[in-house]
Amino acid sequence: MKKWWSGLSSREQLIVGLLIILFLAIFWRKIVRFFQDYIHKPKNADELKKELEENNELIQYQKAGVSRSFSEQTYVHAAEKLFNAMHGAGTDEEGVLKIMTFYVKNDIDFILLYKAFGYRQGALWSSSSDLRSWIKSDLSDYWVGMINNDYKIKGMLKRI
Ligand SMILES: [Ca+2]
Repeated sequence: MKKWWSGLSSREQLIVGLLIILFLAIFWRKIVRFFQDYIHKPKNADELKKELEENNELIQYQKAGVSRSFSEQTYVHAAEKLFNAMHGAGTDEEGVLKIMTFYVKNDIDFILLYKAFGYRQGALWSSSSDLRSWIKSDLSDYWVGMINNDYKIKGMLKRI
C-alpha cells in the first residue's frame, strides 16, 4: 500500500486524495449511521417481545389490570426517536418530553419503552447506559420534573 502510494506522481496522489474525500463526503451520513447502528444495535420488535415475556415486573402489572397502549414495533420506533433526540451535541428536550409522555400512558408502557431503548452508547469511547441515565444526563432537572409530573398525574409508580 505504502509502496503503491509512493509510486504515484504527486498529481495522481492529489486525484486519489480528492476521490477519497469525495467518497467520504457522499457517503458520510451512511458511514456514520452504520457505526451508530453498530454501537447501539437497535432492537427489533421480535427481540423486544422475547425479552418482555420473561419480565416479572411486567407480569405483575398485567395481573393488576394494566395493559399496554401500543405494539412492540411502536416502542422500538419510539426508542429510536428518543435516541435521535438525545444523541450527539445538543438535545431536543421538547421532543423527548413528547415521546416520554405520549407513548407512556401507564407503567407497562414505561417498561416497554425502557426495554426497547435498552443500553446504548453515545460514542465509541463512552460506556453504554439505560434510558434513565440518558435522560438524566442529557436533560436538566426541569425537563425530568416535567416527565415525572406527567407520570404522577397519570397515577403511575414509575419515575425517571
Ligand atoms: Ca445530546
